[in-house]
Amino acid sequence: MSEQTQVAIIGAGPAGLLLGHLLHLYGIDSVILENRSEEYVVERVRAGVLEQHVVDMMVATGVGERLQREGLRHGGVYLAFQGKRHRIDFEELTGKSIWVYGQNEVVRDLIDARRATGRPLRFEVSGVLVAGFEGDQPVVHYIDNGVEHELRCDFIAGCGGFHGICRPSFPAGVLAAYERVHPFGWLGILAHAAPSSDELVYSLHERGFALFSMRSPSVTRLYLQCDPDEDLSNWSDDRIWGELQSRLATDDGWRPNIGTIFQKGITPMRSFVVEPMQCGRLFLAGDSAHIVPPTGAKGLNLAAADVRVLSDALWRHYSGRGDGALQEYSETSLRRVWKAQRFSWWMTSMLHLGAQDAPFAGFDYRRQVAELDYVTGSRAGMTSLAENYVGLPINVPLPGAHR
Ligand code: RFL
Ligand code: PHB
Repeated sequence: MSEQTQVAIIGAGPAGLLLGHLLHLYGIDSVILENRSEEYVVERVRAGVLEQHVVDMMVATGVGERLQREGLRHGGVYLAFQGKRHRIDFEELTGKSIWVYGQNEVVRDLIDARRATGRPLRFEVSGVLVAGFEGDQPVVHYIDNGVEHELRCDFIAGCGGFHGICRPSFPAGVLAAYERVHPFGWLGILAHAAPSSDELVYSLHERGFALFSMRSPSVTRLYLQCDPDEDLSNWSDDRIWGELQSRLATDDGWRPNIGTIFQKGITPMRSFVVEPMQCGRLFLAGDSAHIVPPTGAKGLNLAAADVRVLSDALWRHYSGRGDGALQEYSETSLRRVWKAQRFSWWMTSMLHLGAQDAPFAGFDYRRQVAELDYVTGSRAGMTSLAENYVGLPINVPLPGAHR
């Protein structure tokens, strides 16, 4: 079957769905293709922290109603080390805050918004192939319900995540990849337990990193540093709670509340960027072009920033304002991406025990404690962390704000 659209979007994660939403508001037609089921996409447990500009964008574009009602606004975070918690006051230092609202909730809200537009969003498609993007006639081939489709389009947006097909479809020699694989992973859990702190706690401990986060007033989200190839079956609930309590408890008696664990997973940690993020009429956005370790809570926020830049550039193209912004898409996005890489790498290296630091609490641990001591004791140090964590400024207009 042959069909046509303006922008073919591969992937219905946060990047693809948000791009489809912004394009709709600009009056630009798109088809979103996703190879997994809707349930899988909505239920996948991932990020939890939204930068202020992402929240503002969701509210300003009409998909922030539930986020404003159910999201948890946080004015700061704690850094814990040597038994003490130190608060970094984002609101006082930057005038901005962050919001805790699960990625799966963002995805659910964007799917609902897409449905309301009546524009195509196809789950469980297979055999997705992209071609023709180096010339004027890009095309996407895919199979839906056993029927082969040929989708002709003006542009292709590769929003298929790290394992998507668009990055590998670039011709040989175009892309340069920059990568760092970290020698640890995160074991993450969700538990039915009321959060015992109003704000996140990032902790460096002699036994390794741990993070206290949350999803709602009755659900705690917790992570602990582990080996990247750790076997989850070695981690009974008791062992997980024991380790979390030792790594997070502080001298003032604070510790996470214990509850029933209802989700567990292990995530390897990777820093990865490809340059450029475009080839002809194919544009990469989100995890398909870059991965950050989750310590800085940047992945989802970067995906949102990419598609904001891309949607504005596409609007400029279709409204006769030229292709300058499209040609500069990669350069514009990469400037922000590398700053987020730097910040995520810095947070990660400050808070995790390195494999080379055995026996634990050697040279690097002492250096890291000194760094945390400096950062939490200096207004300049705290401000630098705060302005990166809440999100660096983004000067790209949203639909409706153009003259
Ligand atoms: P996604 O979410 O991976 O979505 C890509 C979608 O494309 C589909 N797909 C295809 N569809 C059609 N055809 C194909 N051939 C396809 N191949 C793949 C996939 O099924 C999928 O639905 O990428 P996107 O949209 O770029 O979004 C990126 C974010 O998901 C990611 O950066 C964040 O989750 C990272 N992250 C965090 N980011 C934050 O901003 N704040 C956080 O607090 C945060 N915490 C985290 C995180 C990621 C984590 N994990 C599990 C990696 C915590 C964790 C534990
Ligand atoms: C989360 O709540 O899932 C979360 C919070 C902060 C991070 C990473 C993940 O840095």
